[in-house]
Amino acid sequence: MKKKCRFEVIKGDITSLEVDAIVNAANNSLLGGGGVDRAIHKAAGPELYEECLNLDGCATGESKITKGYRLKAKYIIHTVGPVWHGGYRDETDLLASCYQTSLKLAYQHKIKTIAFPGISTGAYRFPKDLAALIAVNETKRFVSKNNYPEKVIFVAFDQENYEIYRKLLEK
Ligand code: AR6
Repeated sequence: MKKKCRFEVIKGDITSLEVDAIVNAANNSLLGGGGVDRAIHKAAGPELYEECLNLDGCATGESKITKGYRLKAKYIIHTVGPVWHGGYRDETDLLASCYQTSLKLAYQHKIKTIAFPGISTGAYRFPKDLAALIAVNETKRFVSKNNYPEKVIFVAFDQENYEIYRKLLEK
């Protein structure tokens, strides 16, 4: 498969996508919150919360997988991004780890298509440019070495993020 068609950026709501897995920007409890986390729990239904109760939370930079329930996506990969504190608390490494651990789960579950929101770029205040650069670099590195996932979709919720990803993927 050509490298070029393994990445895409779209603007919209990640919960509506027909992909094998969507990634959730969760918190350490994995029991829901605001932003994309709230939207995913609402769309997937209460069965998701029930499954998350048994996961015993998740460390920052790590990821855990659940079923997608009422979503079109078969799986949800929950990853916990770092809160931005100015860059002095390993935030860039922790965000890179979110992408690495999510992609590893995708590989283990033979997930063909995966969609990522901009992890940490909302309530956790990570600078959008830097977050997108990490997202694109980590996924490109992983995909170049592995057959799964076959396709990575970056989902921008706003025009600013859309333009940032579009420019990075053009390079
Ligand atoms: N589809 C795609 N992207 C979205 C959607 C959506 N439906 N809704 C928001 N975004 P955030 P974080 C974008 O705050 O910064 C939660 O309360 C949004 O524009 O959801 O990682 C958790 O429980 C932004 O670019 O996640 C945690 O407590 C990106 O998704 C905390 O927020 C992430 O914004 C995690 O903060």
